[in-house]
Amino acid sequence: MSNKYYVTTAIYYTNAPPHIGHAYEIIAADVIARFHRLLGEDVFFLTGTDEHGIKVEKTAAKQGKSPQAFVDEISERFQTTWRDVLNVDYSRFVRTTEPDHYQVVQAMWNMLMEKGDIYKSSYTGLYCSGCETFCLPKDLTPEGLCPNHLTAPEPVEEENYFFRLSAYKTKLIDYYEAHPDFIQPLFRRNEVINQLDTLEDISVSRAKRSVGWGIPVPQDPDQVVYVWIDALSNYLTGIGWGKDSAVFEKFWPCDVHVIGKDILRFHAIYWPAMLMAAGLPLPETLLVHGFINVAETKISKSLGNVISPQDLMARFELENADPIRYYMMTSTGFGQDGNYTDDEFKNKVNADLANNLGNLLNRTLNMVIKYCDGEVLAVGAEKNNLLSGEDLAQIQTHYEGFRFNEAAQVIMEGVDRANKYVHASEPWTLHKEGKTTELERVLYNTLEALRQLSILLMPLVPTLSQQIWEQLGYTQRITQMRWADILDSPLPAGQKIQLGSPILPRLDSEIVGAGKKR
Ligand code: ME8
Ligand code: MG
Repeated sequence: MSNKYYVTTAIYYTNAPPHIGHAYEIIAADVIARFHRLLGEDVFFLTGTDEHGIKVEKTAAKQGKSPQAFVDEISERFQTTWRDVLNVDYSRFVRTTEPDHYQVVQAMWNMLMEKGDIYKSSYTGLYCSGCETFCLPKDLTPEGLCPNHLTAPEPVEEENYFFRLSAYKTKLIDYYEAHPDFIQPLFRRNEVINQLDTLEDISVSRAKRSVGWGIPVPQDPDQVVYVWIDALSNYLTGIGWGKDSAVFEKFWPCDVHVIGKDILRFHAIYWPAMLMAAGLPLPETLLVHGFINVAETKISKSLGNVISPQDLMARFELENADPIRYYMMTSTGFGQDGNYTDDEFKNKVNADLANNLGNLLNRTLNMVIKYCDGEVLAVGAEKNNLLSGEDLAQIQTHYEGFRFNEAAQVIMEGVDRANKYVHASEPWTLHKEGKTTELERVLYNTLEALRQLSILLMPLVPTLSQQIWEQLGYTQRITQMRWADILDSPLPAGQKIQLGSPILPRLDSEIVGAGKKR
């Protein structure tokens, strides 16, 4: 088995700052990356921003800014939101305005050209600048609007370069058949196969006079490269294609591209065809997620229901983003559309993190202080059965299969069991009756369960896990732990626990800044 893992997110358009829908995707990728690091794999996690195209050009102009100044600001917002707010630990943030990326896109263009897969022709069609794609009349609403953006696409008539996509139809079908796990979840695969029925060549450049903000076509400065050819190539730029062959050879092909359902066509059809034309191996998996809605309504600027991760941090006075991470990854099955409401968020976080896990931690640590002078006692060697090997195997399979809600479910059942065990063993009675050995065993087993749980939860809630870890008395970082440590590295006897302030306070029923009190 190879010891590397390459995971990417889509790169985000820089026409507006990030909202919780974008956050959902990058949190999922971060959970995947952290889980594979826990397995001891060498992980490369790429994200970035998609900065060219007509929409950015228009929005920048409206704000009286140059496109570059405009995208610099928004790209920075994405980077700080991911890193500083959501604790996303990416390896590289790629920007499509970087010189490295220009070279990659132009090299890709030249390869497609040499292959004979690019030709010039004139085109008349309808273009949706929201999707950055040409639309067919059959895909529009009865009113003639783009179904994603509910705006009228613009008629375009131009001399453009075309990519011979239609030539790849059979090869694509063969590839899907030979790789049943390529598109996940499975039901998305049929959607793609249906779209292949009407596979036509695609326009892969735009006239510079209609779209100025883009990467010039090599040898034809009057044309810029179509944004999707530009954007998809980021997955090669990020790991040094044509620049750092050691890194590229190590990490390509990609293990998983995490993407939303709206951009599946580009990743399942255009991207594999481009890679085939360039003679590069194809990615292992496209992991397709659903959309996060707000109170059952599509997130949209015009509806005014956009919520940013920062809004949630402020609204619930959160100290770190783990409640957001936990809620987003566990409230919906991966692949389904998710729904955000303040109440569901609060209830889920309070039930699982504050009540279930938080209680276990606080009551156990308090008893260790009260009854054992804050020390982990030496009854260690015995393995407790609060989390069995079978539980661990199940949790691992769920994480590996991107079923984060099910992984969390099995973990929370472990928390439940530990709480019931404490309750049934009555350490307070054991203390009163002077049954010291038994008392120490119960507390040891519970602390040991907390140690295991903190590692198991780490991909989902890295800050809380680290805090539990410190309260258990560890001084090294929990990120140094590996999967095998869950069973093989029990709490050392004599370790002093470090009770701090409660790390999982209940979210208030009164929501700050929501404008109304409940
Ligand atoms: O499509 N819920 O960029 P983008 C869940 N630049 N995911 C959502 C979402 C929501 N409400 N809204 C958006 C682009 N997303 C291109 C990608 S990749 C080579 C180029 C997801 O900013 C969306 O599905 O419109 C996509 O995966 C990602 O956010 C970026 O969307
Ligand atoms: Mg979009």
